[in-house]
Amino acid sequence: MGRPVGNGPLVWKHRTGELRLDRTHVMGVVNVTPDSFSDGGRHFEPAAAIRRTLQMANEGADLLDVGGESTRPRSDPVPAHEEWRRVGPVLEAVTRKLDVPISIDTRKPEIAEKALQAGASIVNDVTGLRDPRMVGIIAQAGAGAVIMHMRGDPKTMQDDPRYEDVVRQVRDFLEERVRSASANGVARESVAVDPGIGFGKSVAHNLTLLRGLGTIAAIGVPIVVGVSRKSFIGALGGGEAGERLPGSLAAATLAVAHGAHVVRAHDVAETVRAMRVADAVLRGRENL
Ligand code: HH2
Repeated sequence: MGRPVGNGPLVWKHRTGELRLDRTHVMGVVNVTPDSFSDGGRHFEPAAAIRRTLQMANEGADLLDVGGESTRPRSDPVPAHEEWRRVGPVLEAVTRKLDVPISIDTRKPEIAEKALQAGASIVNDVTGLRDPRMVGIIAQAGAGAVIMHMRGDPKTMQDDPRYEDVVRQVRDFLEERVRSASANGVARESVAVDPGIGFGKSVAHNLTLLRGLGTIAAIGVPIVVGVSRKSFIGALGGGEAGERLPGSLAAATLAVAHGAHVVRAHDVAETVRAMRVADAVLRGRENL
C-alpha cells in the first residue's frame, strides 16, 4: 500500500550519518516548553528534559526531536533568546551522550544554526523551510531536514481551513519545497517531508491526508508523520491528550501502512512495540 517502488529502502542522510529506512523509525518528542498541548510543563526544567530524552533513547527511539516553542493552534511565538535558553542546555547535554541523531524542532534559522553547532543533526521546520536563511544553514552544515506542510501560522491555522484537494495541494507544496531546497544546496537525500497533521487541517483533512500518503510518497523522499495525541484523535472519541495512546497507535500504524517511514511520538516505548508488529505484518518480518 502506497510504498514507492524502488531499489531497496530509502536512506535519509543527516549531519552525522544516515538512517536506513528499511523499517519504521520512531522519532521521540521532547517538548522543553511550559505550554505544549499534550505534555507542556512536564519537561520544562532542563534536568527533566535531559532525563526524558535519554529515557526515550533507551526505549528504542531512532531519533529525538527537541523543541522549545509550542506550535499548537493559537499559540504565541517565543522570542529566540527564550527558545535557546530552553533547548540549548538540553542539546548540549544529550548530543554528547547519545548516538541517536537529534533533530531541532524550530522555525527560527538562528536556533537551527546554534542547535547544529551544539550537536544536532537534523532541522525539523514546521514552516517547510520558507525562510531562505534556514535553507542556507542546513546546506552549510550538511544537516538533514524535515519539510512540513502548514497552512498559515499556528496563531490562525485552525480558522476554517479549506482546500480544493488537500492531498494534491499538500503534495504540490512539499514537492516544490524539496525542489527549492535542493536548488539551494540541500541534497534531496537529506530531506524528508511531512504532511503536517493538525496544522491548518480539519479532522476530515487529516484523515484524507493519512489515506493519501501514497501520493506524497511518490515525491520519492522519506515521509515523517506526527499523529501522536493530536486533537483529531480526541475528536474521534480518543479522549483527552493524555488518554490518546490507543488512537495514536492506530493512526501511526495506518500511516505506516499507507507509506510513512518515520512516526513522531510522545509515547516511545509503546510506539516502538506497535511499529515492530506493523512492520512484521507489512513487510513479512516473521523471523525477527
Ligand atoms: N507536530 C508538532 C510539532 N512539531 N513536527 C513535525 N515534523 N510533524 C508534526 O506533526 C509536528 C511537528 C505538534 O506536536 P507537539 O510538539 O507535541 O506539540 P506543541 O507544538 O504544542 O509543542
